[in-house]
Amino acid sequence: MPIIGIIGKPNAGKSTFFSALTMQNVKIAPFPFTTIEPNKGIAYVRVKCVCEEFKVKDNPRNSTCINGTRFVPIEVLDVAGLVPEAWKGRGLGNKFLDELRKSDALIHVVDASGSTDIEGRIIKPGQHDPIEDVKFIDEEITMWIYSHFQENFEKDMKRLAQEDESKVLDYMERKLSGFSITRKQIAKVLEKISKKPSQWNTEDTKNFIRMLIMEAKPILIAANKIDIPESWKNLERMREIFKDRIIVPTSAEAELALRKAAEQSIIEYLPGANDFKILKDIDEKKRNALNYIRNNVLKRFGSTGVQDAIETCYFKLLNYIAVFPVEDQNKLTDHEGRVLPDVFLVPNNTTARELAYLIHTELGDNFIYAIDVRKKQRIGADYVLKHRDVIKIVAAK
Ligand SMILES: Nc1nc2c(ncn2[C@@H]2O[C@H](COP(=O)(O)OP(=O)(O)OP(=O)(O)O)[C@@H](O)[C@H]2O)c(=O)[nH]1
Ligand SMILES: [Mg+2]
Repeated sequence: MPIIGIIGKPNAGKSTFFSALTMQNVKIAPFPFTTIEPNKGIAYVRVKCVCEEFKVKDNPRNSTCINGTRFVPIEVLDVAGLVPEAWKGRGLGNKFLDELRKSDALIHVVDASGSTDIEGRIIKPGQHDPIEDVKFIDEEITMWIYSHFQENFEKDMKRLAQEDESKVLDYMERKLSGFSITRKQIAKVLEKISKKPSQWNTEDTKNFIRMLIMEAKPILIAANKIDIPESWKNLERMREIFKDRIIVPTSAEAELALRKAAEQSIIEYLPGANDFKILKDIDEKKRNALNYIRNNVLKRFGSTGVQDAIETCYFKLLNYIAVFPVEDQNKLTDHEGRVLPDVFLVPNNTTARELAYLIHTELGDNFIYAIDVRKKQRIGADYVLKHRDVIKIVAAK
């Protein structure tokens, strides 16, 4: 299962973001380096359940279903803040970066309000330009991987130039395996570059790493602290400058406040919703705070963006889809009679047989055919699964 890492400079709101997603109590404070040791937790992505379409009452096992929406668990990681030249070890940056090795996608939490300087110290809103933060964090991630990759690279490439191309791929795979970058991802990027690796100069190699990051550790930008009005113009500017990037406006603080209020039954609120309902008599201060969130975040942006960010990361950047495996295609149950028990999150080009392997090795080995339960059609091993497919796998006993 992919891991999503939450990165950014100190004091940008990473832990607030993490806590809102996972409801784990972690240290949050208005000064840099509040987090030192990484926080690991479970967040949930929403998938429109198929229970209503099939008119069944489901009985989920690996997820929960609330009013026809499945909440499917995924893994997230909150790490310490990064400062410029982190990759060289500044502010323990190399240690903090190394904690991101296992992550498959990154959410860069940017303080869009400009109320913290480049190292996370508090200043007046609007005094710092968040564009600089996007640029420097991109550079840190690039240099972190590049600095490992370039060791002996030129020399080794000269040696491998005489050999066949698969040797180059072997070499790169070995060098990058520690960053959870796969051979397939490397090959895909190499295909796009006409110049031979043995002829690359420093800039070519850095460009290769930049392309590889887009492929293997894509970065979503969360324009955070959107509840602060100074963020609004900055968001427009960020969208203007980083046209080809995915930018999601977020208020981690608002999402955390809403989820906490819902937990205490003060309000009715589902993660990612565009509004909430007040359930209890509350004092004026609380009411004002909630109204502020309603008027300046929810009405303006459609949600707090936190849930949207994690889902965009999963379904757009990583291109995952959700499928519902069942054992009985008529009752939509597993062998214990649970209706629509599981949702599997899989890469978008996963085949029926690959799904079988994900469920159980034996099921993959003994695969005969599968059934598209919605269409009541037989499908073969190479059938490419689609989002929200309901699939039964038939295997030899
Ligand atoms: N207004 C506003 N403040 C926020 C938001 N998110 C976080 N904050 C505040 O920003 C400060 C820093 O939040 P943290 O979550 O600790 O930031 P961090 O990025 O984890 O910081 P380090 O662990 O020090 O790197 C806290 O005072 C939060 O309450 C937001 O969306 N809006
Ligand atoms: Mg933190």
